[in-house]
Amino acid sequence: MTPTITAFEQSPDRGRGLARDMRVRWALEEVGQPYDVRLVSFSQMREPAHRALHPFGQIPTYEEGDLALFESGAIVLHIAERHAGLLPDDAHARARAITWMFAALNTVEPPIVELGAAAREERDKTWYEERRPILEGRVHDRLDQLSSRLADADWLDGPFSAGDLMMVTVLRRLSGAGIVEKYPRLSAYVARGEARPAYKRAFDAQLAVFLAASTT
Ligand code: GTB
Repeated sequence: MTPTITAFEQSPDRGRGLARDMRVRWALEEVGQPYDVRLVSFSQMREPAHRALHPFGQIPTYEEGDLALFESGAIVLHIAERHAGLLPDDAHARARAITWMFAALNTVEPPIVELGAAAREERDKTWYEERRPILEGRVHDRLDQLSSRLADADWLDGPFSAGDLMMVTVLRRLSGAGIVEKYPRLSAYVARGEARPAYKRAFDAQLAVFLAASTT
């Protein structure tokens, strides 16, 4: 059965692959699962029909038959568990790959999101310039630690996994901030992710949505 995901009708990232449908698209491309996309506007995301799928009125969602999921991490895990290619067969290696998914979402993404939110929403506050280095410091702490752990490996734990997919998408949230560039190992890691054919297909698909919306 072909799953349907939701994505922004007009993504505020202007098609740079930063919205969280990107990680779901990428996972589906990695495992070779075709999918449909239902585009939603910001007002549609607030409506009861969408709220029934996503209690917080966000994207992405995932529908497959009578299964409806929200939360990009849960969706990617669902895809990875049902198809070969994103999680190792060995039970311990599989558990470690899932650990990296959680680390990306629970440990690395929060300070990155907080930094972005402050830049968007608090820039005009008197205390912003004082707070910004604190937030940046928290991001640097995580990137220092992640870079040390990655060292000269291609991926976080053996072959590419859903853990890497998630971590690369999380690090990409810093695009344009000039932060990941200070970590050559992490920059190369992100570039390796972006070079994967499945990543490129996912990126092109979400960019096509933005380009189509901008010409209408
Ligand atoms: N924890 C949830 C998950 O992982 O699925 C978070 C989902 C989420 O934050 N969705 C965002 C959303 O629907 C889109 S991805 N926001 C609308 C709302 O809450 O009203 C976040 C996002 C948005 C825009 C950019 N950007 O412009 O660069 C990047 C990321």
